[in-house]
Amino acid sequence: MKVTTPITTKESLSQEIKNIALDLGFDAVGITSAEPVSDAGEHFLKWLSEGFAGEMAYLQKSPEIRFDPKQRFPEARSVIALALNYYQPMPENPEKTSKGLKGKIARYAWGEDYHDIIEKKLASLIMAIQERKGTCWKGYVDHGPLLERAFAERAGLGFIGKNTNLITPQFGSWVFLAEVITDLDLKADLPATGQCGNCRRCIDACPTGAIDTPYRLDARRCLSYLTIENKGEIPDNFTSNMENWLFGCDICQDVCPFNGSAVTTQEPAFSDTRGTGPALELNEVFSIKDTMEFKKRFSKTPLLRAKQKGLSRNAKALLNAAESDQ
Ligand code: B12
Ligand code: SF4
Ligand code: SF4
Repeated sequence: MKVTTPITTKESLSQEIKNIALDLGFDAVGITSAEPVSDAGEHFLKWLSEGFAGEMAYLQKSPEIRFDPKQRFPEARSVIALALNYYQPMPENPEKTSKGLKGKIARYAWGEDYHDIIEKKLASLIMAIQERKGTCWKGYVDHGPLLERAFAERAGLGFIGKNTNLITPQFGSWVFLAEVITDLDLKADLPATGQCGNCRRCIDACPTGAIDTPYRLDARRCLSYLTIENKGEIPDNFTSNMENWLFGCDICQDVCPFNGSAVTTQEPAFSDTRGTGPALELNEVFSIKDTMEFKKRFSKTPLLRAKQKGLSRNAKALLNAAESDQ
């Protein structure tokens, strides 16, 4: 009588799911158990208690479920960690035109909003897993309560650098992360082993000193936080150090040696022609009359997150900085 060993089934099912994810357009996929990422969790709790999250109150809500998904889903066995490359090269001199001063947009936001694109892919992956008798509780991308980088690292997708980004061997840190949590007992991959070594380029290049020690980011000083998540004014001590970033910031990724050989994304929706691209005229931001017009102009793009108030606050800060430089 032919006997199929459970280990073969587990391996082949894991490989089958990985192939489906790659066919859906994800660029890398790894698997880890649903056990807590305890070391990262400890760091995360300390980070919160020291106030580094600023006003991001959602991170404080039941923080333990971010590193221990079984607290929400006791039957969970595996976390499928996914990455999608969003890199595209920078056109030359995008900030300056004959028309006027432009502010820079972080690369992740040049095209359409990644949440929408990735959620569709996650829904298809979840359906495929359900067809294979797996229960899936959640498909996460960004706003779900999970420490995405820590699970991605343990699933072997890449290592966490001193700038706190997850760095993959193929695409550097220019990847979005997403996860599916399932009750299927899948074959876990080995954790990633890369490291930064003696490099500290990101720490030295950060214009606001936000990476206050390696692997620890003070969000309150980070231009990405100050221009996107922050609801109040940008404190005066940072406005002269914004280096013309209107929405987000890429400096600690641009200087990273692991990002030197990045490859262009295969996802058409991330193309700069599908969104605002790498820079936006400040005058255009000032000319937007109201929320309706703002929503129409930036429809489907990540810039909606800053709201009209936030984007025009950023544009004013850049204009003031440019004027005081003259
Ligand atoms: C809050 C948040 C922010 C905040 C805070 C960022 C931060 N570093 O904490 C702000 C607004 C500043 C931000 C900025 C950006 N973000 Co953001 N953000 C998030 C979010 C929603 C939560 C992150 C979080 O929990 N932070 C708390 C810290 C403590 O946790 P952590 O960053 O995961 O760090 C862990 C490791 O550092 C780990 N660790 C590992 N090794 C070691 C070693 C030592 C010694 C120590 C102490 C710790 C440690 O411990 C930590 C806890 O697990 C995630 C999505 C998610 N649900 O995870 C996206 C996410 C991290 N962001 C993302 C992106 C793309 C960005 C930006 C690049 C956008 C931009 N260009 O402007 C910047 C990058 C800035 C930077 N250098 O981190 C991607 C990152 C992809 C990647 N390759 O890493 C994510 C995963 C969203 C996604 N689904 O793709 N972000
Ligand atoms: S995103 Fe910009 S401000 Fe934030 S840590 Fe990186 S270099 Fe510093
Ligand atoms: S710039 Fe250097 S220190 Fe910073 S994440 Fe990249 S390799 Fe690590």
